Amino acid sequence: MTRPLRVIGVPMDLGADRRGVDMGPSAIRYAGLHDELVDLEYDPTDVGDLPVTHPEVGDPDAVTPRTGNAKYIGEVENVCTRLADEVAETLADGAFPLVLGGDHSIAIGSVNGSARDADVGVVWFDAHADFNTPETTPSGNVHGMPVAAFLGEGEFGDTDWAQANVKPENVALVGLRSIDRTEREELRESGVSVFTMSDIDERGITDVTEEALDVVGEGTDGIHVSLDLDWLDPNEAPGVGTPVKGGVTYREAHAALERTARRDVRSLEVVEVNPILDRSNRTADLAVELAASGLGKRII
Ligand code: EXY
Ligand code: MN
Ligand code: MN
Ligand code: MN
Repeated sequence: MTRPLRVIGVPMDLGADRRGVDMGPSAIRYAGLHDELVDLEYDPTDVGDLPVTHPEVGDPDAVTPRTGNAKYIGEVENVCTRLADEVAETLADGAFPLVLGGDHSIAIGSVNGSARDADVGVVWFDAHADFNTPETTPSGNVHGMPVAAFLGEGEFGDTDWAQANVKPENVALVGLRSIDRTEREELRESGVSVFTMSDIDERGITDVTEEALDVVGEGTDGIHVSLDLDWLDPNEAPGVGTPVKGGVTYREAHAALERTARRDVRSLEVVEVNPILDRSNRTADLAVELAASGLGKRII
C-alpha cells in the first residue's frame, strides 16, 4: 500500500546572508527525490513552490528589509503563515508533509503547521542552535532564530504567527558546534535539550540520537524532524551557506535518520541546501538520501 506524501517547496533565502539557498528546492528535486519516494512506496504529490518575494524584484520596502533586528521579518511571516496552513492541511488530509528549503527560517512555518492540531516534539539536526531572537542576534538573519521563534522567546512571544504549540521540554537540538554567546545563555535557561558534537564524540551517534528521540517523543503525538544540511561536515555537504568544521559524517547522518524513522515521524523538512556553493549537486543528493533514510529506507 502506498502512503500519500506531499512535497512542499519553499524557495526562501531572505532569512540568510547569502543568495542561492532559494534554489534548494529545485536542486533537491533534480537530485531524484520523486523516484526515491516512489521506491519507498510513497505516493508523492508535488504541490510546487510557495511564492517568496525576491529582494531584487519590485519595491524593496514591500519586503520589509529590516524591522528592528530581524531582516525581512515581514516576508518571513507571510511565507511561514502560508507554509503552516499547507502543512496543517496536508496532515488533515492524511498525507505526510515533506518540506524543501530554502533557509531555516521556514521551520517557523513547518513547526506551526505540524503542531496546529497535535502535541508535537521537534528534533533539530544542525551545526547551529538557531536560538537567537531579534534582541540577541549578531547578524539580523532570521535563519539563526527559528527555534527561539516557535518557542515564543523574546519579541517572538508578542506574535501569534511564530509561536507554536510546542514545549521546550519536547525539543532536542543535535550535533551543535556553533552557538553565539548570548544565545548560549538563553539556551541554557530554556528547557531545550542540547546534544553537541562533543556528546556525539563521547557517546556515539546512535546513543545520542536515541536519547534525543526519547525527549521529543515523550508524551507527544508525533515528531517534526528538521534537518539542516550544515549539520554534516562541510567535506560531505559543501553546498551550505554557513558551514562549520567538525560535523557528522555521512554514515553518522544516515544512522541518525534511520533511528529517527523508527519513531512516530509526523513531518520532515530539509533545509539550507545552496547549489551555488555546491560541487556537482552533491549536497542536494545527500538531502535526498537522508530524507529517504528519515522516511524509512533501509539497506535491506
Ligand atoms: N548564529 C548565527 C546567527 O544567528 O547569525 C548563525 C546562524 C546560522 C543558522 C544556520 C542555518 O542554521
Ligand atoms: Mn539551522
Ligand atoms: Mn545550521
Ligand atoms: Mn502559532
